[in-house]
Amino acid sequence: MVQQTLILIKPDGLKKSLTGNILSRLSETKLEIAAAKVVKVSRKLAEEHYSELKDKPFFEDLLKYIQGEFHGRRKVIAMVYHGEDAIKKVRQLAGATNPEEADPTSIRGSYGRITTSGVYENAIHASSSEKDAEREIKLWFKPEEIIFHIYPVKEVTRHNVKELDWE
Ligand code: DAT
Ligand code: MG
Repeated sequence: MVQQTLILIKPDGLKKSLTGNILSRLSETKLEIAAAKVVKVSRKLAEEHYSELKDKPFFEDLLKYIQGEFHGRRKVIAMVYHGEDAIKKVRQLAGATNPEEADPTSIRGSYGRITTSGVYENAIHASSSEKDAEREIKLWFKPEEIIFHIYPVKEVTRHNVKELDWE
């Protein structure tokens, strides 16, 4: 099944100069990059991205982490990967959520850590289901930023400028 998945290289991955290594590992999947950009993560975007975890005790730290507050740089690299079984392939390569439990050959197993205050610094985000992938991709990207449109789009007129938006 052709799928798309949202991948984020999180602030610890950027701080540790892991972008090249992570992209090399991702290229093992033979999936295609359908979109990529550097994003300054607002609190609103962080809250929406992690909305399902809002009742967890670690939610506030998670927001700080993804906004780069623990790594002195307010940015992440956001990408959409496209291809056969993209979600499962990237999740497998990323490894388990808890970096101490992740397979040591996975990205999180290789590069992640749990800080003494309990933050899971696991270097990468990868969508975990088709439903999550669609929600996350639409949250992080505009249709025109993505090469392949697997979700329907519509044309809208804003301030007399025509552009695509999610239907
Ligand atoms: P995943 O990122 O593998 O999809 P998730 O969606 O359950 O995992 O959680 C999102 C992020 O929240 C995860 O990457 C790290 C953090 N997190 C999850 N469980 C945690 C915990 N028990 N303690 C601290 N951080 C946690
Ligand atoms: Mg998740």
